[in-house]
Amino acid sequence: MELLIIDDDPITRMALCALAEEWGFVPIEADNAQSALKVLEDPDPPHLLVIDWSMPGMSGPELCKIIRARDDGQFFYIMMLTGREGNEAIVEAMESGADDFVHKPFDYQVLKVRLKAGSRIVRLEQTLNQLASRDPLTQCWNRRMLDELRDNAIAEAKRKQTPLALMVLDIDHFKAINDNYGHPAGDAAIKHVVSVINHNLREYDLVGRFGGEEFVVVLPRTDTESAWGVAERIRAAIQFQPAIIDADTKIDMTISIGLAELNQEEGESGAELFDRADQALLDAKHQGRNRIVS
Ligand code: GH3
Ligand code: MG
Ligand code: MG
Ligand code: MG
Repeated sequence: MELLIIDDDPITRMALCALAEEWGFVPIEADNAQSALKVLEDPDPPHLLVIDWSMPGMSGPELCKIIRARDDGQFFYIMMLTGREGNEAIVEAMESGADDFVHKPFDYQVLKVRLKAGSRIVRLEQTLNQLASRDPLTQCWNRRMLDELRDNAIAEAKRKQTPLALMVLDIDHFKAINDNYGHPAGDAAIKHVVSVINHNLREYDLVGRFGGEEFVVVLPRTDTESAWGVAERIRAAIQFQPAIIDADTKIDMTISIGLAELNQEEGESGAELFDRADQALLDAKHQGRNRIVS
Protein backbone atom coordinates (compact mmCIF):
# COMPACT_ATOMS: atom_id res chain seq x y z
CA MET A 1 0.00 0.00 0.00
CA GLU A 2 1.24 3.48 -0.83
CA LEU A 3 2.02 5.81 2.08
CA LEU A 4 2.24 9.54 1.43
CA ILE A 5 4.73 11.17 3.80
CA ILE A 6 4.32 14.93 4.10
CA ASP A 7 7.05 16.63 6.11
CA ASP A 8 9.21 19.68 5.46
CA ASP A 9 12.20 18.22 7.33
CA PRO A 10 14.36 16.12 4.99
CA ILE A 11 15.90 14.04 7.81
CA THR A 12 12.49 13.05 9.22
CA ARG A 13 11.21 12.37 5.72
CA MET A 14 14.16 10.12 4.93
CA ALA A 15 13.75 8.21 8.19
CA LEU A 16 10.01 7.79 7.63
CA CYS A 17 10.56 6.60 4.07
CA ALA A 18 13.12 4.00 5.15
CA LEU A 19 10.82 2.75 7.92
CA ALA A 20 7.77 2.71 5.65
CA GLU A 21 9.63 0.52 3.18
CA GLU A 22 10.80 -1.80 5.93
CA TRP A 23 7.17 -2.14 7.10
CA GLY A 24 5.96 -3.06 3.64
CA PHE A 25 4.56 0.29 2.45
CA VAL A 26 5.44 2.08 -0.76
CA PRO A 27 6.52 5.55 0.39
CA ILE A 28 5.80 8.71 -1.58
CA GLU A 29 7.32 11.98 -0.37
CA ALA A 30 6.07 15.55 -0.29
CA ASP A 31 7.98 18.38 1.39
CA ASN A 32 4.98 20.71 1.71
CA ALA A 33 1.19 20.78 1.67
CA GLN A 34 0.90 22.13 -1.90
CA SER A 35 2.91 19.34 -3.43
CA ALA A 36 0.97 16.81 -1.32
CA LEU A 37 -2.29 18.18 -2.75
CA LYS A 38 -0.84 17.71 -6.24
CA VAL A 39 -0.11 14.06 -5.47
CA LEU A 40 -3.69 13.67 -4.22
CA GLU A 41 -5.09 14.98 -7.51
CA ASP A 42 -4.08 11.69 -9.15
CA PRO A 43 -7.18 9.65 -10.07
CA ASP A 44 -5.71 6.78 -8.02
CA PRO A 45 -3.99 8.59 -5.15
CA PRO A 46 -2.39 7.12 -2.02
CA HIS A 47 -5.02 6.64 0.70
CA LEU A 48 -2.77 6.45 3.75
CA LEU A 49 -1.12 9.73 4.77
CA VAL A 50 1.37 10.84 7.43
CA ILE A 51 1.25 14.60 7.89
CA ASP A 52 3.67 16.76 9.85
CA TRP A 53 2.06 19.56 11.88
CA SER A 54 4.43 22.48 11.37
CA MET A 55 5.36 23.19 7.80
CA PRO A 56 6.13 26.46 6.05
CA GLY A 57 3.15 27.68 4.00
CA MET A 58 0.25 25.48 5.00
CA SER A 59 0.23 23.65 8.33
CA GLY A 60 -0.76 20.01 8.85
CA PRO A 61 -4.18 20.80 10.36
CA GLU A 62 -4.95 23.24 7.52
CA LEU A 63 -3.99 20.58 4.98
CA CYS A 64 -6.27 18.09 6.79
CA LYS A 65 -9.22 20.46 6.51
CA ILE A 66 -8.67 20.90 2.78
CA ILE A 67 -8.46 17.15 2.24
CA ARG A 68 -11.66 16.60 4.26
CA ALA A 69 -13.49 19.30 2.29
CA ARG A 70 -13.07 17.30 -0.96
CA ASP A 71 -16.33 15.85 -2.20
CA ASP A 72 -15.05 13.36 -4.76
CA GLY A 73 -15.73 10.33 -2.59
CA GLN A 74 -12.03 9.43 -2.17
CA PHE A 75 -11.16 8.01 1.23
CA PHE A 76 -8.03 9.07 3.12
CA TYR A 77 -6.70 7.84 6.44
CA ILE A 78 -4.62 10.60 8.00
CA MET A 79 -1.99 10.22 10.70
CA MET A 80 -0.74 13.50 12.17
CA LEU A 81 2.78 13.76 13.55
CA THR A 82 3.78 16.56 15.86
CA GLY A 83 6.27 17.67 18.45
CA ARG A 84 3.45 19.41 20.37
CA GLU A 85 2.64 18.02 23.74
CA GLY A 86 -0.68 17.59 25.47
CA ASN A 87 -4.30 16.79 24.79
CA GLU A 88 -5.08 20.12 23.14
CA ALA A 89 -2.88 19.23 20.18
CA ILE A 90 -4.61 15.85 19.83
CA VAL A 91 -8.02 17.53 19.90
CA GLU A 92 -7.01 20.16 17.35
CA ALA A 93 -5.45 17.60 15.01
CA MET A 94 -8.46 15.31 15.11
CA GLU A 95 -10.95 18.15 14.86
CA SER A 96 -9.20 19.27 11.70
CA GLY A 97 -9.80 15.81 10.25
CA ALA A 98 -6.90 13.58 11.31
CA ASP A 99 -7.77 9.97 12.15
CA ASP A 100 -4.85 9.39 14.46
CA PHE A 101 -2.03 11.21 16.14
CA VAL A 102 1.57 10.36 17.13
CA HIS A 103 4.01 12.53 19.08
CA LYS A 104 7.48 13.37 17.75
CA PRO A 105 10.04 12.05 18.42
CA PHE A 106 8.00 8.99 17.57
CA ASP A 107 8.51 5.50 18.88
CA TYR A 108 9.09 3.21 15.88
CA GLN A 109 6.98 0.37 17.19
CA VAL A 110 4.06 2.62 18.07
CA LEU A 111 4.11 4.31 14.67
CA LYS A 112 4.36 0.94 12.94
CA VAL A 113 1.32 -0.62 14.66
CA ARG A 114 -0.75 2.53 14.22
CA LEU A 115 0.04 2.68 10.49
CA LYS A 116 -0.86 -1.01 10.23
CA ALA A 117 -4.20 -0.22 11.91
CA GLY A 118 -4.69 2.63 9.42
CA SER A 119 -3.94 0.34 6.47
CA ARG A 120 -6.58 -2.12 7.72
CA ILE A 121 -9.16 0.67 7.64
CA VAL A 122 -8.08 1.74 4.15
CA ARG A 123 -8.47 -1.85 2.93
CA LEU A 124 -11.87 -2.20 4.58
CA GLU A 125 -13.01 1.01 2.93
CA GLN A 126 -11.76 -0.23 -0.46
CA THR A 127 -13.69 -3.48 -0.03
CA LEU A 128 -16.87 -1.63 0.90
CA ASN A 129 -16.45 0.70 -2.03
CA GLN A 130 -15.97 -2.22 -4.40
CA LEU A 131 -19.07 -4.00 -3.06
CA ALA A 132 -21.17 -0.86 -3.29
CA SER A 133 -20.18 0.12 -6.81
CA ARG A 134 -19.31 -2.99 -8.84
CA ASP A 135 -21.33 -5.86 -10.24
CA PRO A 136 -19.89 -9.02 -8.65
CA LEU A 137 -20.21 -11.21 -11.77
CA THR A 138 -18.58 -8.92 -14.33
CA GLN A 139 -16.80 -6.27 -12.22
CA CYS A 140 -18.31 -3.52 -14.34
CA TRP A 141 -20.22 -0.69 -12.59
CA ASN A 142 -23.50 -1.56 -10.95
CA ARG A 143 -26.64 0.38 -11.72
CA ARG A 144 -26.39 2.81 -8.80
CA MET A 145 -22.80 3.76 -9.62
CA LEU A 146 -23.34 3.97 -13.36
CA ASP A 147 -26.29 6.34 -12.87
CA GLU A 148 -24.06 8.57 -10.76
CA LEU A 149 -21.11 8.45 -13.19
CA ARG A 150 -23.49 8.99 -16.12
CA ASP A 151 -24.86 12.15 -14.54
CA ASN A 152 -21.34 13.43 -13.79
CA ALA A 153 -20.33 12.79 -17.41
CA ILE A 154 -23.45 14.62 -18.61
CA ALA A 155 -22.71 17.61 -16.38
CA GLU A 156 -19.20 17.75 -17.85
CA ALA A 157 -20.53 17.46 -21.41
CA LYS A 158 -22.86 20.40 -20.73
CA ARG A 159 -20.06 22.46 -19.18
CA LYS A 160 -17.64 21.82 -22.02
CA GLN A 161 -20.30 21.71 -24.75
CA THR A 162 -19.07 18.33 -25.96
CA PRO A 163 -21.32 15.58 -27.29
CA LEU A 164 -22.15 12.44 -25.28
CA ALA A 165 -23.81 9.23 -26.37
CA LEU A 166 -25.44 6.44 -24.39
CA MET A 167 -26.18 2.89 -25.49
CA VAL A 168 -28.31 0.18 -23.93
CA LEU A 169 -27.29 -3.34 -24.97
CA ASP A 170 -29.29 -6.50 -24.38
CA ILE A 171 -28.44 -10.09 -25.28
CA ASP A 172 -30.97 -11.59 -27.71
CA HIS A 173 -32.98 -14.60 -26.55
CA PHE A 174 -30.82 -15.03 -23.51
CA LYS A 175 -33.45 -17.17 -21.83
CA ALA A 176 -32.83 -19.83 -24.49
CA ILE A 177 -29.07 -19.75 -23.69
CA ASN A 178 -29.80 -20.43 -20.03
CA ASP A 179 -32.30 -23.13 -20.94
CA ASN A 180 -29.99 -24.88 -23.42
CA TYR A 181 -26.63 -24.59 -21.65
CA GLY A 182 -27.49 -24.01 -17.99
CA HIS A 183 -27.18 -21.03 -15.70
CA PRO A 184 -23.37 -21.21 -15.14
CA ALA A 185 -22.78 -21.18 -18.92
CA GLY A 186 -25.22 -18.24 -19.08
CA ASP A 187 -23.07 -16.42 -16.54
CA ALA A 188 -19.96 -17.11 -18.62
CA ALA A 189 -21.76 -15.77 -21.69
CA ILE A 190 -22.57 -12.55 -19.80
CA LYS A 191 -18.89 -12.17 -18.87
CA HIS A 192 -17.91 -12.75 -22.49
CA VAL A 193 -20.20 -9.93 -23.61
CA VAL A 194 -18.69 -7.54 -21.04
CA SER A 195 -15.19 -8.43 -22.16
CA VAL A 196 -16.10 -7.75 -25.80
CA ILE A 197 -17.67 -4.42 -24.80
CA ASN A 198 -14.58 -3.44 -22.80
CA HIS A 199 -12.28 -4.35 -25.69
CA ASN A 200 -14.05 -1.86 -27.91
CA LEU A 201 -14.08 1.12 -25.56
CA ARG A 202 -11.72 3.88 -24.52
CA GLU A 203 -10.43 4.21 -20.97
CA TYR A 204 -12.90 6.92 -20.02
CA ASP A 205 -16.00 5.22 -21.40
CA LEU A 206 -18.29 3.76 -18.73
CA VAL A 207 -19.87 0.30 -18.67
CA GLY A 208 -22.58 -0.78 -16.26
CA ARG A 209 -24.67 -3.91 -15.80
CA PHE A 210 -28.29 -2.86 -15.40
CA GLY A 211 -30.22 -6.08 -15.32
CA GLY A 212 -29.50 -9.74 -15.88
CA GLU A 213 -28.18 -9.44 -19.42
CA GLU A 214 -28.63 -5.75 -20.08
CA PHE A 215 -25.77 -3.26 -20.13
CA VAL A 216 -25.41 0.48 -20.38
CA VAL A 217 -22.43 2.21 -21.99
CA VAL A 218 -21.78 5.94 -21.65
CA LEU A 219 -19.53 7.45 -24.31
CA PRO A 220 -18.33 10.95 -23.39
CA ARG A 221 -17.07 13.23 -26.19
CA THR A 222 -18.88 11.06 -28.75
CA ASP A 223 -21.60 11.98 -31.22
CA THR A 224 -24.17 9.63 -32.76
CA GLU A 225 -22.04 8.83 -35.79
CA SER A 226 -18.97 7.73 -33.79
CA ALA A 227 -21.14 5.94 -31.23
CA TRP A 228 -22.75 4.05 -34.08
CA GLY A 229 -19.28 2.89 -35.15
CA VAL A 230 -18.53 1.63 -31.64
CA ALA A 231 -21.91 -0.07 -31.39
CA GLU A 232 -21.43 -1.78 -34.74
CA ARG A 233 -17.98 -3.08 -33.74
CA ILE A 234 -19.46 -4.55 -30.56
CA ARG A 235 -22.51 -5.99 -32.32
CA ALA A 236 -20.35 -7.67 -34.99
CA ALA A 237 -17.79 -8.96 -32.47
CA ILE A 238 -20.56 -10.62 -30.44
CA GLN A 239 -22.07 -12.16 -33.55
CA PHE A 240 -18.81 -13.52 -34.94
CA GLN A 241 -16.91 -14.48 -31.77
CA PRO A 242 -18.88 -17.10 -29.85
CA ALA A 243 -18.47 -17.34 -26.08
CA ILE A 244 -16.11 -20.23 -25.38
CA ILE A 245 -17.42 -22.03 -22.31
CA ASP A 246 -15.21 -25.13 -22.40
CA ALA A 247 -13.45 -27.45 -24.87
CA ASP A 248 -16.71 -28.59 -26.44
CA THR A 249 -19.11 -25.74 -25.72
CA LYS A 250 -19.24 -22.58 -27.78
CA ILE A 251 -22.27 -20.34 -27.55
CA ASP A 252 -23.33 -18.23 -30.50
CA MET A 253 -25.04 -15.04 -29.49
CA THR A 254 -26.31 -11.77 -30.85
CA ILE A 255 -27.12 -8.50 -29.12
CA SER A 256 -29.42 -5.60 -29.80
CA ILE A 257 -28.38 -2.02 -29.11
CA GLY A 258 -30.36 1.16 -28.56
CA LEU A 259 -28.42 4.38 -29.03
CA ALA A 260 -29.11 8.02 -28.18
CA GLU A 261 -27.06 11.22 -28.17
CA LEU A 262 -27.54 13.78 -25.41
CA ASN A 263 -29.86 16.57 -26.48
CA GLN A 264 -28.03 19.62 -25.14
CA GLU A 265 -30.52 22.22 -26.41
CA GLU A 266 -33.38 20.64 -24.51
CA GLY A 267 -31.27 20.33 -21.37
CA GLU A 268 -31.95 16.60 -21.33
CA SER A 269 -31.35 14.70 -18.07
CA GLY A 270 -29.47 11.42 -17.69
CA ALA A 271 -32.69 9.55 -16.96
CA GLU A 272 -34.36 11.01 -20.08
CA LEU A 273 -31.37 10.11 -22.25
CA PHE A 274 -31.45 6.57 -20.86
CA ASP A 275 -35.19 6.30 -21.60
CA ARG A 276 -34.63 7.28 -25.22
CA ALA A 277 -31.83 4.72 -25.66
CA ASP A 278 -33.99 2.08 -23.93
CA GLN A 279 -36.87 2.88 -26.27
CA ALA A 280 -34.48 2.51 -29.24
CA LEU A 281 -33.45 -0.89 -27.83
CA LEU A 282 -37.11 -1.96 -27.76
CA ASP A 283 -37.42 -0.91 -31.40
CA ALA A 284 -34.30 -2.96 -32.24
CA LYS A 285 -35.91 -6.00 -30.58
CA HIS A 286 -39.17 -5.47 -32.46
CA GLN A 287 -37.36 -5.04 -35.77
CA GLY A 288 -35.84 -8.52 -35.41
CA ARG A 289 -32.84 -8.18 -32.98
CA ASN A 290 -29.07 -8.31 -33.77
CA ARG A 291 -29.17 -4.67 -34.79
CA ILE A 292 -28.65 -1.09 -33.69
CA VAL A 293 -31.39 1.53 -33.55
CA SER A 294 -30.88 5.19 -32.73
P1 GH3 B 1 -34.84 -10.73 -25.71
O1 GH3 B 1 -34.17 -11.06 -26.98
O2 GH3 B 1 -36.19 -10.15 -25.93
O3 GH3 B 1 -33.99 -9.86 -24.84
O4 GH3 B 1 -35.07 -12.11 -24.95
P2 GH3 B 1 -34.39 -12.62 -23.61
O5 GH3 B 1 -34.69 -14.06 -23.46
O6 GH3 B 1 -32.94 -12.25 -23.63
O7 GH3 B 1 -35.08 -11.67 -22.57
P3 GH3 B 1 -35.53 -11.74 -21.10
O8 GH3 B 1 -35.23 -10.41 -20.51
O9 GH3 B 1 -36.96 -12.19 -21.06
O10 GH3 B 1 -34.63 -12.86 -20.41
C1 GH3 B 1 -33.48 -12.56 -19.72
C2 GH3 B 1 -33.06 -13.79 -18.95
O11 GH3 B 1 -31.84 -13.57 -18.29
C3 GH3 B 1 -34.06 -14.18 -17.86
C4 GH3 B 1 -33.18 -14.49 -16.65
O12 GH3 B 1 -33.43 -15.78 -16.17
C5 GH3 B 1 -31.77 -14.43 -17.17
N1 GH3 B 1 -30.82 -13.88 -16.21
C6 GH3 B 1 -30.93 -12.74 -15.49
N2 GH3 B 1 -29.84 -12.55 -14.74
C7 GH3 B 1 -28.99 -13.60 -14.98
C8 GH3 B 1 -27.69 -13.97 -14.49
O13 GH3 B 1 -27.06 -13.28 -13.68
N3 GH3 B 1 -27.14 -15.12 -14.99
C9 GH3 B 1 -27.80 -15.90 -15.87
N4 GH3 B 1 -27.21 -17.01 -16.31
N5 GH3 B 1 -29.03 -15.57 -16.35
C10 GH3 B 1 -29.62 -14.45 -15.91
MG1 MG C 1 7.84 20.40 10.17
MG1 MG D 1 -32.38 -10.24 -23.63
MG1 MG E 1 -33.15 -8.16 -20.81
